[in-house]
Amino acid sequence: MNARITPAPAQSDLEAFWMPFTANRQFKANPRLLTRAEGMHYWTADGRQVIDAVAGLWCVNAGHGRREIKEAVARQLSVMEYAPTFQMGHPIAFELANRLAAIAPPGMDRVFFTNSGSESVDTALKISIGYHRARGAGQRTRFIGREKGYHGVGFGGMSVGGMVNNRKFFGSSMLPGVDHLPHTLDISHNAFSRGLPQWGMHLANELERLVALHDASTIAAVIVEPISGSAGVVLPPVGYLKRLREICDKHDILLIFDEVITGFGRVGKPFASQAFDVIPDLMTTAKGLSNGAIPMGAVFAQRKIHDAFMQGPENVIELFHGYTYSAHPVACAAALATLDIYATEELLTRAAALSPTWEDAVHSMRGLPNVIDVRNYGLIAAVELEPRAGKPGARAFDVFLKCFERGVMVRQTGDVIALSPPLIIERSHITQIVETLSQVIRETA
Ligand code: PXG
Repeated sequence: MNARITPAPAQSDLEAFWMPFTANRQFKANPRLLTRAEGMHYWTADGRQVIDAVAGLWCVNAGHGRREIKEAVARQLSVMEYAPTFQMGHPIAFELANRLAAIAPPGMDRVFFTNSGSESVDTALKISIGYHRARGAGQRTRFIGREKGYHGVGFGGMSVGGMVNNRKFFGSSMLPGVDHLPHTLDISHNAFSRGLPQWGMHLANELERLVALHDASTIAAVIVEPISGSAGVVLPPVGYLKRLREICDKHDILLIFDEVITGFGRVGKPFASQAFDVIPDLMTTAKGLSNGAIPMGAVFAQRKIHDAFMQGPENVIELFHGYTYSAHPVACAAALATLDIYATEELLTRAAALSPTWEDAVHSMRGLPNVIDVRNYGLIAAVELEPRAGKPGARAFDVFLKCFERGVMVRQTGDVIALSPPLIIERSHITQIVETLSQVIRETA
């Protein structure tokens, strides 16, 4: 097996790849290279085994190296590597859409395919505008996002997002007509909540204030992550999402849930909207859809949204939008195999069963030096550290590095360590992850 692994590049060969969301010079001076993956683990270029506590980047929900996915991809490549889906089709695209509709929240049985979370977000924003236009409300073009929101890196997603570093360089090029709700992270009220925090539902009422300011007739959609991941795991206070839904309904504003991270079992149901019993109008997904094996995203739409476009002459394209690789056959094959694994191994609900164990394990880190919050839901957790004076993020970065050296890959964002392991995780893995992280936090001044 090792014979097929590409050898690690020499230091001088690292320059050409301009790495995404990476401190390139720092990384290249001291690279961390992964060369093999199986189950819960990666192996590094120097042959060390590292447990994956973040499912790659929140995407490898069924664990690494799944034989069924490899075989499905190989089979599809040998039968037909590519086929267009503009004015053409191929069977497994339809099969996949049907399979997804069957696990989707009620009514969300129309599926538009993309290649990433960012594309899913831009697609959902465009569908929102198109929907209102098709109903004679073309003036509804405004979007409401949320502070700390992450919706990918397209100009649309960046504009509705609320991550300062992702926005500030591109400030003058943001979409016009976007406003933001306040975020819901407040550890002065909610530190060490187990599951959803009790305090903060009233923050949803800020939407009424924005509606009063801009007038509902100008607003197309509100977009939020049910649980934000990238900003360091921000949970919705109890009742918050329901309140957003009520206000959107009252004003005929669409509600978009960005489920790129929360989708496909991360929170103990196929989608967070089912876990929280709040059904959006549009739902953006990617990542776990194809277990990260082949890039793919999907936007789920309520049938009424889709049907609003289906009017006028039948020879006219209803939505002028799509990607060369929308419903790429190889990605469809990977996604179908992934859905089979999810079904056979009951992975889309496994997080619910494991979550009490997970919750107890991660909350055992309360009381460790510099730990100012632990938050969790489903198979997600975050440990927030007190920042070092004048050096935001430095302490958590040191923790990330030391964990990696000791065989545990976590994700660092600001002063937060985020955990989102593959859904196949066993109790012994949870113990290993939490013991290593605890030890490293104890040792990191
Ligand atoms: N929406 C959400 C909610 C996401 O989390 C995207 C959109 C964009 O997806 P693509 O496939 O275009 O990257 C994401 C991506 C992290 C991390 O460290 C999170 C993401 C990507 C990379 C890192 O938390 N989420």
